[in-house]
Amino acid sequence: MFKIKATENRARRGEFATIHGTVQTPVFMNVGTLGAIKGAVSTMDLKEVGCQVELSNTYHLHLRPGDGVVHDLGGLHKFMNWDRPILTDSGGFQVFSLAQLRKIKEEGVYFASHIDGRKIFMGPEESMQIQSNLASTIAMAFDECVALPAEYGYAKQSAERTARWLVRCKDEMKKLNASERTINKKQMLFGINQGATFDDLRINNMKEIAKLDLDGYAIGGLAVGETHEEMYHILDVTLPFAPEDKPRYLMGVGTPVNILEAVDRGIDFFDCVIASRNARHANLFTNNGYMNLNNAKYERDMRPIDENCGCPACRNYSRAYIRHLFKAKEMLAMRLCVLHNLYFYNHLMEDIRTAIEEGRFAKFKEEKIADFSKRL
Ligand code: PRF
Ligand code: ZN
Repeated sequence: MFKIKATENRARRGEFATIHGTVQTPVFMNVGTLGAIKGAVSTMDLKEVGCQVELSNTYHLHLRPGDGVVHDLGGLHKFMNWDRPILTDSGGFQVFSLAQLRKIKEEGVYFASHIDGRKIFMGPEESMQIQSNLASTIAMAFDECVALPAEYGYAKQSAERTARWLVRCKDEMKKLNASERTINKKQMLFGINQGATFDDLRINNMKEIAKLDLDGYAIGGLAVGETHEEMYHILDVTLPFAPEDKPRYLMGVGTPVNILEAVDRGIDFFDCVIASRNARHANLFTNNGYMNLNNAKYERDMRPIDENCGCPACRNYSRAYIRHLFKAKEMLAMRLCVLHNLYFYNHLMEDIRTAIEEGRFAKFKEEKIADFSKRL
């Protein structure tokens, strides 16, 4: 159940109720592909940095440790010791970005594992079965994310196939949720809009999938090489055809500026590896701009990363110390920086929610974009 509590122009402040608790939106989901956030960050840490939803991947967990194992151990929540919502991505995107020797057919995708070359088949039914075994809160539909720039004919064919796959996902999930062996019988399904950078393909696809009355709607196939302006344009033309009363998720996006622009266009859910990945390379997001802690100018800087940040790294350690940890290749360096960036993202979302509630999001957005565009 999605309840919109406040709006400001197209921006929405909502609450999404799930069996694992209510999600306050707009929300940033913290990416833990293999059931762990990279950088030695535990699920206990995730609570401390304000994470509401953890995101894991069907493709990775199917290969290792195997979704059958996770099912037999009681599902991903129990396995990871995480009691808040989990969203699993369907494998669609990862099969296309990681696997080798892919062959796409109407029935699904044949590919070789990026770990050991093992031959695997995944179609809509298999993806739903794996996600049901993982027992995530929200399952994503199995889709094809077309590489950009895409040829019109191929993008059309692919978006239409993804829409047919979505109907099969919905049917399979209905069966699975009714099965005795299923751990989460209330698993939700989000459909994914595709259509590359073509307005008509995006709009037709959204109109089609909106009829299916799903729990939420994602925009896939963006942030894969197009310009930011093209991405915002696709949101502008496509979102008017997404159901108003369902959450909208922009997959794999993005920078703090991208998030502000997408919230302004009506997006409610986000996820992106850059928060944690950049942190592992000493690239930090702060309220005063972007910084790289490897820079020599921080050698004797005893200030925290961000004076206005309440994260465990900023409350306890200096730039100089964390920089030293990076130089010495101590694992603690990455861990502290990942905690900082995740805290930064999760609290940015909280500030966005408050700004929408108080009807001052437009001003907030402009100020934040100016701040975030600086380099420290
Ligand atoms: N499809 C799926 N997962 C995704 C994407 C997609 O298109 C993207 C694109 N940015 C990120 N993650 N299933
Ligand atoms: Zn911090």
